[in-house]
Amino acid sequence: MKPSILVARAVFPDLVERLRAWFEVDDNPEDHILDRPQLIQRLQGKAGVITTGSERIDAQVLDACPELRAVCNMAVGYNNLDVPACTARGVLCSNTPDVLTETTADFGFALMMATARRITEAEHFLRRGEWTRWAYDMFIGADVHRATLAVLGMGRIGQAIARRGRFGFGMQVIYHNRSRLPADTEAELGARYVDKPTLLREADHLVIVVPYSAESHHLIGAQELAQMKPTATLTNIARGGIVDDVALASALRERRIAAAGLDVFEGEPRVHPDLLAVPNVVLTPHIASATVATRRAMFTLASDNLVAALGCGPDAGRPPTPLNPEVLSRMRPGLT
Ligand code: 8YV
Repeated sequence: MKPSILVARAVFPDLVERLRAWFEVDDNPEDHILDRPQLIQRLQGKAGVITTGSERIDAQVLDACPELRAVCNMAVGYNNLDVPACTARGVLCSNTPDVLTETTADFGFALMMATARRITEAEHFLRRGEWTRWAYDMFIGADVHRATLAVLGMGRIGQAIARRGRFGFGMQVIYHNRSRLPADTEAELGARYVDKPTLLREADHLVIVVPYSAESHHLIGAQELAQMKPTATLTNIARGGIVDDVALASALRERRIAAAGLDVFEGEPRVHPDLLAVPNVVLTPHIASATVATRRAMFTLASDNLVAALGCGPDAGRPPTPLNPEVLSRMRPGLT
């Protein structure tokens, strides 16, 4: 008998179809967002699940779904998964690193440029029919080329953004990270490691790419914003909650920083009304990885992890990107 799995959200139907070679697939083509009781109910009798950021898997869900053995997230960030709780119960978790790095870096750079050059603000003005004449200071913004690019979180995506800044735009790259990069990587990127106050003080364009955790909650709040130049921009493509949205909105309103570009929000898909009320912010609905090729690659990688984790396919027992590989030798027993 094939194991049963759940694909929690609507995704490319042809890729879901491929999973039917290995599994009885319960999918969600209508894309209903499953609340916690619905998720628990749909996971009954399921050996695996493909989640996105909208499904939270924690101790309560795991205990209510004793047959669940593998949770494969279609995202590189995995703050929706309680990995220690999964590990304690012998449940394998995986994410989708690498396949989205360049696409997400493209978007981060585009959002930073749109922010610096006030592109959406200018478009809204034009659409409202307010463009009647030229003015020397109309939507005057800040240069990106040769400016100081400050990267907070120098992982794979941070490094890909740094490369774009350095080699495409001649930017000075500074960064802050929990751990310093090896000297040869710093040299290749032309990136200078600085402490957080220096990063904030020197940034012309601050780009945030740190993972969300209890430690990174409100890493950027009123105090940090106060250290930035009034001409600086802030771009967040990481997770909501890393920036204090209320503090950011008041810094933008009072022009204590010039502008912000946000793809992620505290409590998304709701956006704080204070942010909606300020003009100098570019807002996008968490789409940094949204290209056809990358979203397909993310789902394919999540599927490969699930197939292998549940002992199927040519790589049975060897999922490509596990988060807790120590579980592989002691996974929860399957249905007999
Ligand atoms: C996803 C993301 O689209 O990979 C991540 O961490 O934030 C996005 O690429 C989103 O989380 C849906 O799972």
